[in-house]
Amino acid sequence: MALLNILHFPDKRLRTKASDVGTIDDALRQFISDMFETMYDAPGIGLAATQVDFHKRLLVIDVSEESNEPLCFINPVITHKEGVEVMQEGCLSVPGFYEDIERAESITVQALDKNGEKIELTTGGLLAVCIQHEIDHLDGKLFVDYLSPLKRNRIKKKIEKMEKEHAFNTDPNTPAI
Ligand code: QAP
Ligand code: CO
Repeated sequence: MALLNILHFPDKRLRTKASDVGTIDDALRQFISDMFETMYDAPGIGLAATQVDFHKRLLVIDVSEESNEPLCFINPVITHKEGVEVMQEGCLSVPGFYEDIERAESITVQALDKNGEKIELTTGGLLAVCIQHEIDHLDGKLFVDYLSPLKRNRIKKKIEKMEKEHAFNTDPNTPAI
């Protein structure tokens, strides 16, 4: 059990392209459990390994009301996209900012689960948007990249200012004051 440190935009490490997960072993399952703990603690509905400075293709999601439907996708690949939908998105790596983003409305995703079993899921709504958002992280992409450079730069400056002032800090290993 451990809370992981979440990187914040504009940290360069968020731009790393993650490589495929090789073997799925107990050490990886422990890490996945730490990712869930970190996501639920935040609280958030999705977290990609990139956001906690681990550059393997792995993400966790729970979009359920009761936060009791954990989903883990390893080496996820979107094999089909359909329709267009605009939804307000946020991100644990861009704290305090929410913007409307256009994405595919429905997707089919193939991946491995935490036991290495193949999974295929066709879904829409918030789950589909969340999967696309999290896979973007694994490719070093953030939702702010879909905004105008002006908007993105305003967000960057505000986050840098807040971090400098210590107004908030999500590093569980660093005291808040
Ligand atoms: C991605 O984001 C997502 O700014 C997951 O202060 C979000 O869990 C996909 C969060 C919305 C689709 C729609 C953000 C928590 C959590 C914040 C999250 C914050 C505290 C974001
Ligand atoms: Co995010």
